[in-house]
Amino acid sequence: MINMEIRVVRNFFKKIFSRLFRNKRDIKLGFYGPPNSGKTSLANRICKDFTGQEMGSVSKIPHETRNVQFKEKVEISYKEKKMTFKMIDTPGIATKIDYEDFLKYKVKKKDAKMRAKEATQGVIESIKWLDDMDLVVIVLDATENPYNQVNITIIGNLVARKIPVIIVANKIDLRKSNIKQIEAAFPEYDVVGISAKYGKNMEEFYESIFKVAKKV
Ligand SMILES: Nc1nc2c(ncn2[C@@H]2O[C@H](COP(=O)(O)OP(=O)(O)OP(=O)(O)O)[C@@H](O)[C@H]2O)c(=O)[nH]1
Ligand SMILES: [Mg+2]
Repeated sequence: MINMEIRVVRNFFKKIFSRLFRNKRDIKLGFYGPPNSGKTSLANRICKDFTGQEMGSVSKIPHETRNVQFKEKVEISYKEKKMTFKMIDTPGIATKIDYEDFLKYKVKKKDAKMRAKEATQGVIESIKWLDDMDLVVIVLDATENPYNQVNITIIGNLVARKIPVIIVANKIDLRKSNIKQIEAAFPEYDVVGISAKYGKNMEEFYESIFKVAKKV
């Protein structure tokens, strides 16, 4: 109980301080979502656009990112405006991680078991960092059903912590993609349809980042 009170007080002061020094620090921009939705692809595209470097490796095998990755001082410009972000790419959050799911990608049993173990640790790490974000981009695969435990849990957590959220419907280049279904699942949010892989509709994405980041 006391611990919780200390935490509340500490968070309160943290928020006041960060507001006071808002102009001096980077806005912490987190990329969250289920595995394989394109978080790293999107983070890479932004980094490549503005720094020339990439953030992390991308793979069709889920749970490619198994450690939280940071990139500081990424200055994004949109129209005449500029803002500096600390980008945080996170491991995909899942409720069930089974090593056998990796075997169909021709991963060896020993490596699959290790991948599952690291992926589980990665989920814990992602959730641990959630509290630290100023702004979160939820990246969803627009070809998948958005009504699931993971998405609802992440968004619920962010709402409870009053962290602003942008929902990205990724992979709109694929015929199966369905932005409308994502909009219907989360009607109180702006949903931006993009293709991180092919760089489609990135202008609208940057516009919504700036719109929300201004209020952080
Ligand atoms: N068609 C299409 N494929 C995409 C797009 N964005 C990402 N992908 C593919 O989706 C797969 C997963 O991409 P990642 O960027 O590694 O996804 P992630 O969300 O970081 O995945 P984890 O790190 O495992 O959580 C890769 O095969 C990407 O090439 C997109 O816009 N269109
Ligand atoms: Mg990744």
